[in-house]
Amino acid sequence: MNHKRILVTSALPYANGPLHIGQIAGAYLPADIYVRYQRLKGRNVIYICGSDEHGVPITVTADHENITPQDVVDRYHAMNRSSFEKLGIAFDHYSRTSIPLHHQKTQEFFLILEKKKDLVVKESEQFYSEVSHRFLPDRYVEGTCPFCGYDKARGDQCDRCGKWLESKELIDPRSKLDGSRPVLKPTKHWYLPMGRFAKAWKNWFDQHAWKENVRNYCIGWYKEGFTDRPITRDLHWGVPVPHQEAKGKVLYVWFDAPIGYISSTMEWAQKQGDPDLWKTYWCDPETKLVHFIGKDNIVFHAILFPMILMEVGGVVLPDAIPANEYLTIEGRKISTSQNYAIWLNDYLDRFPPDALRYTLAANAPETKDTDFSWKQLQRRNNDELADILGNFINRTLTFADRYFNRKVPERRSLDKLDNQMLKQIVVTRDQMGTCLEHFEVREGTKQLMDLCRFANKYFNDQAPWETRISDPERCQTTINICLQTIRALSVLMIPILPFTSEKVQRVLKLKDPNQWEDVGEKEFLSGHQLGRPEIFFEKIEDQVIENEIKAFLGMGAEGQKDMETGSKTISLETLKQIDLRTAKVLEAKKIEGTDKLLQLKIDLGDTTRQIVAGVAESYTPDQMIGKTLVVVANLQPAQIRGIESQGMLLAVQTEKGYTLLTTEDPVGPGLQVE
Ligand code: B3M
Ligand code: ZN
Repeated sequence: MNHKRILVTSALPYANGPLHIGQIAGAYLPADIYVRYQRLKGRNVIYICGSDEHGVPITVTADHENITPQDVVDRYHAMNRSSFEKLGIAFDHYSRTSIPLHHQKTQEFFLILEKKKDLVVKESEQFYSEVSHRFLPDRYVEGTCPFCGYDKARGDQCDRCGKWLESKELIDPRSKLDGSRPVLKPTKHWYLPMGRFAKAWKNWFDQHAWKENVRNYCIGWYKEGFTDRPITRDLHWGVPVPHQEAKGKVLYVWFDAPIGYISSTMEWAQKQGDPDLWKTYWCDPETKLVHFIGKDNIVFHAILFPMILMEVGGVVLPDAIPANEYLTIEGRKISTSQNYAIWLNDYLDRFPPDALRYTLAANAPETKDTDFSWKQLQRRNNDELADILGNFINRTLTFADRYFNRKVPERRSLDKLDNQMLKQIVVTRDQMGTCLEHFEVREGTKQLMDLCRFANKYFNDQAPWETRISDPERCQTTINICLQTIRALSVLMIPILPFTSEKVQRVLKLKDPNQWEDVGEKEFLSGHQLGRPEIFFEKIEDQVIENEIKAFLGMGAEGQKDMETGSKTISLETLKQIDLRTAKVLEAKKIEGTDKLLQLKIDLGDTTRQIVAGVAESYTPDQMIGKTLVVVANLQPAQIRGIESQGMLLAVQTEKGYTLLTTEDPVGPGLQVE
């Protein structure tokens, strides 16, 4: 079908940490390249995304840092939005799922399904922690995957085999909150009886040509049979289940998050001053809907969400789901919990965005996992961007500067090589276009660089430095054609190297709107005035890369897991960085409005400090006063309930609550723990 417009989405990243380059390679860069290409083709396209601000990943981070989920999402929404911008990921709109509009739309979907009797309410047993007195949905439980045996499978999904799990299926489950073995407790939940919709889903699914990984994964699932899946959770953070009797229950994050694509489009439409404009995209079958995701999200985008959309009705279903495989780094799988990742904000503080875009595009994990290494970044930047693309542009502009007063020389009669060069521009435009149209970013990127190789060869073969003396007309023609080639490159590179393109076009003084079809067709008139040549790619020095590798692998080596304890090993240097000291409690009081928190004044020997400790359920203020504790003295201060905490005491959590770490013999305050 010929579509009238294209609606592109990238997975909404959880706002619970910084983005890493694996996510970029999977779901954002390929989408951005596709969208930029479609814009150049003059197609009606919008690119929609936003932060996923619900779900257990967020509350786990909040619990961990002793801050509210809202604090967590505010911090990372702002950070990630800004990193995306610096990398040139050009969303039309980047929303967030905690906004009221999203809550309304999600609840509306739930109520439609309920009204159609598409939901089943069941009492079932869910994990509950008797230590923390709360239910443990999804990632609050870890255990061994019943399918592949991975011992750190999360309650909702196994990171190794990608299976969508229910926590009850885990072998040897344990609470992430307190390490206890959870017990089963009855609770009421709403289920989506997926088996009921299996036939309709299959009919729809069979009508499309899906990427192989998507098809295999979904058909495998379909053959196993779809079961009832709960779409509500016992949690306080999320979209509330719209029912009086559902207090303390929210909708499952994978129910609400994909609806975020719709609510984000609605917010975009409002900002355009045309609140109904979202319907043009979501409700008209002539829209092509494309979801860019990583492979761990396939089941939700290819099965769950389409089922929900089908049942709600009146909205389009995805036409393409170009799910990518994983990016490994220096040969190992990225692990955010082990800090084995290259964080995007960190990268962008030190290196240019286009070098990363190019490296990830040239090496995109389209059909299999691919590896990123610092050396590869250096090689792609130095040997390809600088020495091939940059060199061609630079030698041409320098020549035009030196011998033609920075004016495009006249084109005289064409020889065979000239014609080949001109033809190659058009061939590349069309082949690269076909690749980008079909989500083949790697091959498209290769075509771009091959054109630069071709152009360098053309320059060498024509030897304008010789013809300048021997045959000036030939020389003029050569430089004219090289400049036309740069003009073409400056458009062809937009999807992959937008920042470089902008710089090149500034030097070319090219002001026409950029259009893919103009490449090789619209050319400079002779006499067009150019700007001064610039260096477009700085080389990355060996030393810089060596330092990155050292820092990175140092971190990785430290991050190795100790097989016995299951925790990460750290070096002695890292250990020495933690300043553990004895401290005496001088004052203690409960923090109003909390059950768990005490505010303490402690004597650290040469100074006194204020700390906030979560032990109020185990110790009264009076019991604390006079005790000698072990504290982390050099912890960065944090605001907890508006009170500054300047350290952390050490305690052990047991089934009965906390017990404090202290010394066997009475000692004074401020002593180093060794
Ligand atoms: N936040 C998972 C992820 O970041 C999830 C995607 C939601 S897409 C609707 O991988
Ligand atoms: Zn598994």
